[in-house]
Amino acid sequence: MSDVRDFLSLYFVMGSVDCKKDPLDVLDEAIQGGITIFQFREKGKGALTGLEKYRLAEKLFERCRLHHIPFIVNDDVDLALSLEADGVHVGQEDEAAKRVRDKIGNKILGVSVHNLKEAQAALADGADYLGLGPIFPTKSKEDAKAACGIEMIQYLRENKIDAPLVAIGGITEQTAADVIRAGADGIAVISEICHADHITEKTKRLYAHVIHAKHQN
Ligand code: 3NM
Repeated sequence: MSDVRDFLSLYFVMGSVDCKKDPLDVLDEAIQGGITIFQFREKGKGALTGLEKYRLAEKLFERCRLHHIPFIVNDDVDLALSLEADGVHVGQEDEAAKRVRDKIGNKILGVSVHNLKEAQAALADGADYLGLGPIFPTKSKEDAKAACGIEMIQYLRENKIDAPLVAIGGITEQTAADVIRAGADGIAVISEICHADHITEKTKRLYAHVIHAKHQN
């Protein structure tokens, strides 16, 4: 697989709870718009569990595979392994990154971080990329920490964190370019895509903002 950094430009994160319509349609439209990687994050009030969660993951994975979009599973190593997904993403409160690395071999490992110390630890534990957030306030994560602002992206870059890094939390079409200019390799979004009236068009615009800003860096 090529450098993870190449896939991070437009990272779509979603579970059934985030969708106002069939998650398969949401994903299809986002794929048409140009997402570059997908994370199945079935979390929050009303989230599917057990077989229902597995079945949805299987269908979403199939869609991603058809379009060569890497499929990452949030915080469920067993699900990722049984589907043979491309990777796993864990937060600070989830299973320890080092243990996950041991279980998943050379699959992609992403770790959510909120500051320099967590970023250094995640990389020492074997993370392939960092998810830094929340950059702005978000309504999509119940236990989200305080927003760190784009300054935290710059701070990590100034402190030798050169690893692939995707920014998350409250990122919109209006702020996408600023986030990239601050040093992120990509943006990760839930609501900006899930809640858009026209998902494909919204996704295309987000992608264009990211790519344009990347070329300026
Ligand atoms: N993780 P939206 S913020 C899943 O800070 C997630 O680690 C975060 O959703 C973190 O794009 C977040 O709707 C929610 O703000 C992102």
